[in-house]
Amino acid sequence: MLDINKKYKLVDKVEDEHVAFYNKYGFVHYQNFITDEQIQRILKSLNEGYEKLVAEGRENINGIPINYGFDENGKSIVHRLPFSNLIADEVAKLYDDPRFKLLAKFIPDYESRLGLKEKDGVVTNYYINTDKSNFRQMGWHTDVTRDVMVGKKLFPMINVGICLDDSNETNGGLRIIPGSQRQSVMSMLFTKVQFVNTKKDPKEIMLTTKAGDLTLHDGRTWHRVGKSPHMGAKSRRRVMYVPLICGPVKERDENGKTPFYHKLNKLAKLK
Ligand SMILES: O=C(O)CCC(=O)C(=O)O
Ligand SMILES: [Fe+2]
Repeated sequence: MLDINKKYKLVDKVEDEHVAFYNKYGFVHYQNFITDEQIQRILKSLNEGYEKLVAEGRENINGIPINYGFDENGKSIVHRLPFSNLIADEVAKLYDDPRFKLLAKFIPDYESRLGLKEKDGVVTNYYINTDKSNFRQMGWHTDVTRDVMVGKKLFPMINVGICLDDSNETNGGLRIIPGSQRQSVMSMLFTKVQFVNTKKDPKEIMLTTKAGDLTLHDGRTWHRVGKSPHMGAKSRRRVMYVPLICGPVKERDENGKTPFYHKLNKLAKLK
């Protein structure tokens, strides 16, 4: 029962089985959440955003740093764009989709909301291997650790991902330790050296996704993003995340200070 490779469709309802799967493994994979046409519109809107940010020399959005890089043709891109929804209209529009409201069923005990104006907003990650690239992978971590570091009470948190490229071992792929959301706070913080450890774990599984798929993972699960063995276009992997959060609302604006964990980024193993 509950085959770990099971993939679902999100039509008009989160089924009890989806919740049971999520509670057991700490993630869920919904196929074909958005169409190719939507993806193309979003990518175009993001690319226009990158160009504008590069031209302006913008360093952060609402205090969260922008991580710049270059694609396989030497063109400037953004490896990690926080608050993408404030930069690209098509990204903002996507989150008006009423199906996002259905996801509240995964956090039954609290009233939840998408963190469109909180934390880092919608984050678009753009991994690519080029000679100059400083964003090829992401070491092991748990997402809620950031909240622990800023001294916040821990509320349930789900990271909601939308794949803009197919994602698998060719271009890296998201690796999760299934069930690792059911652990003590100590092991959530200290099982691995966060962001520095990039080693394959025998218990990890890879989420093999197609562009347009939606994935959810519990903010307490251990996960990492693998490094593509290829260079250039073949290694490209773009994915957007927004957190589904609960607890006190804490919106960020232009006066937002850079949280200190972003200053620790230099230690993260991204290359
Ligand atoms: O790129 C991914 O699929 C995961 C990124 C991630 O874990 C994060 O940004 O916290
Ligand atoms: Fe993460």
